[in-house]
Amino acid sequence: MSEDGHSLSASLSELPPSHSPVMGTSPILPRGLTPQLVMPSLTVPQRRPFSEIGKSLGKLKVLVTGRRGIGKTSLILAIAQSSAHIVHMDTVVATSNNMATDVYASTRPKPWWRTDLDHGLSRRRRSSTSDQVLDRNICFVDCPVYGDDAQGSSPAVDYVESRLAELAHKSINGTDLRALLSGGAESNVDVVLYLLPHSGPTSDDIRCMRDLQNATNVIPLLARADELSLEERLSAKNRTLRGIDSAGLDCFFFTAPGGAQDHPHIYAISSATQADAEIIDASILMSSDYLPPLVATDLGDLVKNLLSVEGSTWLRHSAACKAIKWMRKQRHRGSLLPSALTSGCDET
Ligand SMILES: Nc1nc2c(ncn2[C@@H]2O[C@H](COP(=O)(O)OP(=O)(O)OP(=O)(O)O)[C@@H](O)[C@H]2O)c(=O)[nH]1
Ligand SMILES: [Mg+2]
Repeated sequence: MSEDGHSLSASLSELPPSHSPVMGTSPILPRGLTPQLVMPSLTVPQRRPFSEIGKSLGKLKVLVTGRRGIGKTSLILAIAQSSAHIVHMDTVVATSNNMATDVYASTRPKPWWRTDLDHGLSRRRRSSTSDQVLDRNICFVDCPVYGDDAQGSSPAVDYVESRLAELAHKSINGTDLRALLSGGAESNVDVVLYLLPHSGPTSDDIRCMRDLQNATNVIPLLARADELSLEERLSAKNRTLRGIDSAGLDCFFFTAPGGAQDHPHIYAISSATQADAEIIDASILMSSDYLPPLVATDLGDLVKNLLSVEGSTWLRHSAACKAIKWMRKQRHRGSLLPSALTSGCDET
């Protein structure tokens, strides 16, 4: 657990194509010949190639929350490591204050027509390098669920609600209207990944999850699954599900009626890594690009659903429905002034 002000700084800005680093090449010289001039060489890290799914993904804002030291920052890094669709993530710096930190990642290039149209450039003047610009379409928010006092207001709930309130009060200018009309680049949170301890949700967790699920999608996760045996994982998952059920929470599950898995399912995840038995080459193991593999848990399944075209569209749609419900409720309570966005909420 890290209650101290540790600084976990990760450089995932150029995610390696695989777990193997870029190998440098050294020129082979004929015996007896020594080079007159040695040119310094620099190996530029390779970025993962764009995937077809990554290129098709839209905007997604994922807030990762849970109690202090449960593994929020590590989970964001583990998601970037385990998804082949994330080609870049800005540097993650762990802070120990109660503030939310936005971490941007990319799964796709910014198309030239968006770069040019956004800046009002004509087609003829478009930059030849615009296809190299990354679209930071994924935003992770690293945010503790409790402030200094677990009974007080929750930074995670405050973050989610403040984005919706901002949206509801906003006067729509050209940039906002374009974002709205062209498929959404709004700052609302599409999903909250709520990390829960092995003992299941506490009453404070239930209270915060209830507030969060009223404004967006909440996916409960069983954290640090590597610390449990398979049997213990199963009973911790059941305990968590029972806690959620008995509180009557409306959490989000990637389960479709009649699908292969049509009952609510808790993902037991872990960000812990393990030694890779297949790689014994010291030059690979020592490379700064090398990432040891993650312990096998449900994280792979979660990431596959979260960063799929259907999963992300489903989350955005469901978050939009929840946002409208939340705005309507706030307006009835008198906490939101009628605006262009909220005055029509009753009609949906
Ligand atoms: N065994 C195990 N350790 C983990 C896991 N995730 C994180 N840790 C460790 O737990 C400690 C805290 O992890 P962080 O990712 O910093 O947790 P956090 O929730 O971001 O912490 P705060 O920002 O201080 O609230 C670190 O030492 C991690 O290496 C996990 O899944 N399994
Ligand atoms: Mg952290």
